[in-house]
Amino acid sequence: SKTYYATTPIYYVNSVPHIGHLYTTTLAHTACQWGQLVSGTECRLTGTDEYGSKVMKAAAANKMEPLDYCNKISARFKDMSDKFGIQYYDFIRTTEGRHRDTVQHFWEGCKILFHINSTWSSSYEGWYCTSDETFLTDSQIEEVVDKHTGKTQLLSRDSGHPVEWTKETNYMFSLSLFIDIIREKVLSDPNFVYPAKAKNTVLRLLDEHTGDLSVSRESSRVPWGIPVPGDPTQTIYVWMDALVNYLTVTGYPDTGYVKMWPADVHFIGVDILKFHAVFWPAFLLAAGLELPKQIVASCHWTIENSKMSKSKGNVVDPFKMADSVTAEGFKYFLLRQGVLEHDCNYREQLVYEVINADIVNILGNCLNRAVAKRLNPQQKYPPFNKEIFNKDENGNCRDGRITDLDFAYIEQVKKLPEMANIHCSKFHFYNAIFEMMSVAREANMMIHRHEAWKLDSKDPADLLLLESIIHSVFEGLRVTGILLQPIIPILADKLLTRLNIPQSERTWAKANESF
Ligand code: ME8
Repeated sequence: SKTYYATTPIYYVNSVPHIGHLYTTTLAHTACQWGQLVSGTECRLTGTDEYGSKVMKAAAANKMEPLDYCNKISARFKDMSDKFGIQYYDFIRTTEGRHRDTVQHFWEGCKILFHINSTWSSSYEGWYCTSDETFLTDSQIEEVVDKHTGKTQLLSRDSGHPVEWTKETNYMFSLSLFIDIIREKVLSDPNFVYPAKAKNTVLRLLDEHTGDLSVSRESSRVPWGIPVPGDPTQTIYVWMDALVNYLTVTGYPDTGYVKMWPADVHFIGVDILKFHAVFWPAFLLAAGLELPKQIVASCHWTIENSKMSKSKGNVVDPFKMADSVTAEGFKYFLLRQGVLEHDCNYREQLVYEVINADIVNILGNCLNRAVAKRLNPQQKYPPFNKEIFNKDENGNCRDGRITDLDFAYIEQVKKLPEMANIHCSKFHFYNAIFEMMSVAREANMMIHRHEAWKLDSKDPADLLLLESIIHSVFEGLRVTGILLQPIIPILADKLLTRLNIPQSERTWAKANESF
């Protein structure tokens, strides 16, 4: 049977990781963990993208040999995954031999099928943006006057980085042959590019990309790359090289690759949609391979409404934040605040506010009250006394203190797994978390509403109500705890352990059995 295969981008090693990288990796990881809770699936991948002129320049600026520099920065990305409890099936580095072999094989495949050709354009010229590692069309660049020097500069519209006119002999890829096929795929399969905002961006990009694509660079200009097979004067375009990493990990071209390919989902940021939803499908079609099932593109984290990026130097260090609020607390913040469809502005103060409001005030408070000796002197998981909830012909409960709000809460707990699954299947983790926190909030309200601390456990009627309240609160917390396992596993474990829920009962099936 096929393994569920989810990927993250492989990050450039031109600088150390920041929270944008952590966010995408966390999305992919949480999606896999959620899949594992609900249906037992697991697999994900992360790694680093190490070739190309951008990395070469960063190594030179640090006065290091490219590979030494890559070793150093790649290790930081691996550390980030380890620090944040993100397990990876594989951590690929594009400077590995296995990857070079796969890329060269892939290249040969496209060439044999005449999709890569050196004669179509002996000399390719255009605006090249080193930071984006791509040639740009006229509509993708803009003229901007530098505030300080007063000089006019040409910049990439998307990234704001400078472009330079570059002319060289390259191998060309027959991109234009595939544009209509890809457009048809995007239009006919609503899940292929997700969410809808990203899909619309791709449709626009497809309209812009009418020409063919240069897929090699002169080795004299970009020596730091995988050589074109049989032509040492050229290296393979870093984006073709990078995208093929998703195949390298599957063992392609060994036949066993079909156990993983096609990928179930590529998680990316919208900045690299063009490469994943235009170039990558075209490369795969050219090589006669299946397309990934889904591409999920999230918007960006911004700082003062400007995209957080290594080249702008306005990045937030995830390691520092982990030291301040724990790795898990910070991942919680990212999932709680991050939205696929629009950019999220980062403020450090917000991290503390969100963690305090949700984890400390709502969840922690509710648990502490429910397990406190004062409310629950025998420290037991008391029964739910259904009979006091029975209604007479006038709709009144046997215990008149029970209200519609109590029934609404019970329904909310029963529906929580289904609601959370709907949101998580759409990668809207913030909505799933919102549902979980609102159950914990309502559990707190149930204690409050009935002033549970005033109930007298020696009075039989009070005891039945008190037991039912504690049971209901525990059930809300138990179900929430099970569902939080893919999101904040350490805290979820603490919560479930405090409620005495054995490991074997922390399952999806058990989350669906309440009341
Ligand atoms: O593009 N907010 O690598 P990269 C949210 N090597 N996510 C962000 C972000 C931000 N401010 N900044 C970066 C590359 N990201 C290529 C990928 S894949 C075959 C090759 C995340 O280091 C987001 O996922 O520039 C974005 O797409 C990715 O990091 C870009 O990382």
